[in-house]
Amino acid sequence: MSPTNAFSPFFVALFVATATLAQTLAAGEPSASSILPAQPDALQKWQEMRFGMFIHWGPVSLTGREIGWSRGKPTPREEYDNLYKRFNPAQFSAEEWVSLAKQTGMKYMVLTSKHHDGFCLWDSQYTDYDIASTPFGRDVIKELTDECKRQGIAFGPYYSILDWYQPDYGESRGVGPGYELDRQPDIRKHVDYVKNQLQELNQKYGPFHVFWFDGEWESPWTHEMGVDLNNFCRRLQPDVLINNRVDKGRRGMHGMFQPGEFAGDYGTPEQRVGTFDRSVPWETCMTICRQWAWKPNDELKSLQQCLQVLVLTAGGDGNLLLNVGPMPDGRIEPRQADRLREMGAWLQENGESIYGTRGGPFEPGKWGASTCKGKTIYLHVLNWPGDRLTLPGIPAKITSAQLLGGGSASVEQSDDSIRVEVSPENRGEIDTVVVLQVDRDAVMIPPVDAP
Ligand code: FHN
Repeated sequence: MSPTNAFSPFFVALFVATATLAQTLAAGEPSASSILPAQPDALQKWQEMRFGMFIHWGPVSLTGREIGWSRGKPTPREEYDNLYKRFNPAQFSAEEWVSLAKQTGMKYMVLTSKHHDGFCLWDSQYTDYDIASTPFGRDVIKELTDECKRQGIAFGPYYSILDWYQPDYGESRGVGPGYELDRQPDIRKHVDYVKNQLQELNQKYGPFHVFWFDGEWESPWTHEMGVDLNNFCRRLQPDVLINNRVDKGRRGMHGMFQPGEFAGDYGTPEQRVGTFDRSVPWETCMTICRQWAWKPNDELKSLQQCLQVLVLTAGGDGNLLLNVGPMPDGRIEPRQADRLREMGAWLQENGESIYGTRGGPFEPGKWGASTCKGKTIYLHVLNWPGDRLTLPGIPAKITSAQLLGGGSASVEQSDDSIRVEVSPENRGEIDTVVVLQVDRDAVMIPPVDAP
């Protein structure tokens, strides 16, 4: 057959390939310029808050097992998906939760409005798998957002893009009960479901300080959908922040990404303190115990561990979103609440060295971390390497040194080193905060490695 024959296999294949390429280019990967950015002052305000409460809660707390992930194994799907019929957290008090966040020194709150299991903690018109269908019946999101507004705590819903209950998401872990699918799952319908619920949340309970997305990593979700959802949320509320899990740029638990290439306003390192980074805003999310949702007798972090995470996060120029898992009766476990109040007592004394600061100029190391604000540097000495701490030199003159709250600290400065001494009896049990006044805006001092 002559290759010139227009219907020859060669030409047919060529035509199909060309048409496919043209279609791909037309549908195309979103360009960086198509991502609607955050408002700079909203980002700065969030960074200055530094510390928030993360809450993972739902009917799964009746089992004491992990939210979402325990559905199917070890909790049979049928059992998991019917827990809501027994969910009656009669001791839930938005006033108690928000007051605890304030006592802890937390400035914002993020609650799992809908986790991977698909259960909605608000009365949604788009599903009956929600709080309105439980014996409890009360709208948790409404009560919590009203209380947050009353007490001046910023609120943002955590919302899982993946949804192992909704039929049109259809990922490998299976769909919810009662959906006799006579068709293939349709991700476009799921995207509509997601957008409808986000619009519903925003209109009923907003404005929010953030849309905290999660569950972006499975295959049905694409970069194109991520950029589209980012822009959808930005149009819903122009000053809202959106984390990087709206799109596909997060590198697993490492949590950081390439802004501009992928949508999202900040990185989300998980269960680890993020690496020092002043160029890309970031927030470490971490559990106060080991499990995100409530687990009886779970291992609770010590006050030292909690404060070290807070200080090293702020010293890295990041925010900390510290998670509690409330119990099935609606209370936050007393021992978790006590730990949070202990953090609050420390912040009462030392909060100026955390709130409204930037990380550095000494980058975090085994010794501790530093934060800065105006012409002040706060050294957070977590581990004294002996009688004195020696740090690298900085291109600024130290004009005075003392302990935060008073008390003496001696500092000797040369071009290449700074030696800090505080008598053992004046050192903090967990953190010794030394306040250095310098002769210039401390954030302009180039960050220096201080292992
Ligand atoms: O799978 C979830 C997990 O259950 C939890 O919600 C964390 C919190 O950031 N996010 C996902 C894991 O990265």
